[in-house]
Amino acid sequence: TACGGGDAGSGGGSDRITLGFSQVGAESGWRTANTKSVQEAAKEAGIDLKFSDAQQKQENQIKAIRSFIQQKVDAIAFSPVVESGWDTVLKEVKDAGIPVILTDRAVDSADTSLYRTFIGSDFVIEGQKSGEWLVKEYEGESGPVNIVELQGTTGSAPANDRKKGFGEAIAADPKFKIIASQTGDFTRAKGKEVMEAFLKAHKDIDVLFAHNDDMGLGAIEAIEGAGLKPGTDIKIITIDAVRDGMQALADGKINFIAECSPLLGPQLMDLVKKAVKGEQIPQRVLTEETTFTPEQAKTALPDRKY
Ligand code: GYE
Repeated sequence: TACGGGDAGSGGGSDRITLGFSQVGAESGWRTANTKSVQEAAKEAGIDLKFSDAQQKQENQIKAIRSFIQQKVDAIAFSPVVESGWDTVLKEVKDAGIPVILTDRAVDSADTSLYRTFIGSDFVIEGQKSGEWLVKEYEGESGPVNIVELQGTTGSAPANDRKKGFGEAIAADPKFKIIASQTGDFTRAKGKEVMEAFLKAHKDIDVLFAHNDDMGLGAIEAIEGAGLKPGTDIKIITIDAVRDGMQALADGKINFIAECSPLLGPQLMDLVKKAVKGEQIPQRVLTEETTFTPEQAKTALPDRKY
């Protein structure tokens, strides 16, 4: 990539960095915490943030990115709603000489020179940790263990990867059976709706694996509405560990959560500064995360910031 040694900031002689950020939407507690982290970190770092909410639509993100190019921002960061279909617009950004930082979600572009780095979690590992917990939980028990899965947004990196990781972890034992799997678009409302349909179609559900807390929380409403006890009659595994999810875990309605940190803002701003200066940055920046049982949730809850 080209790296001129010139002044950061193209406009008006100011050396403040302008960052265009295209967010996925406001679909979950995770997303709200992520937006807050990015906005606060930009302020803290003295970076001018142009923030755009795509309402879970790729076409809106593409429009936002094109408008950032026109506004001659110094850097563009975005959290791609789905993995594919970015090559054309990313080529346009590259031709404009603007560095791109993928935040939270990956793209499947073969040409990795279209972006400078990707900061976020390893979603495959989150799925694996979820599956490994389940394997331990049913150790020594005979099957079948009937699992329903609430997938995240179709085509998104976290939905693809969490499904993959979970599937790999439970594959070793044929007693684990995924009897239904459908998208709940990472929202509470859809999680509830799809779980209601699962409960109508299947009388013998043992486990729910939801790709995020919010869908799990929606599903809990559906399970209670059907006269069943979440966490007991149906075991529930989710991903994220936002406050509402952690509360349900502490209350025994969720059994296990694999953490996914939304607090990407400070690291993102550091990377933006370096990218704009033309400094070298790693191609991949991984977030550190853990897992929670009900007991661990009780301990962690008082200090949970989101
Ligand atoms: O798990 C979910 C959100 O991309 C990691 O998106 C993120 C996911 C997160 O809607 O709650």
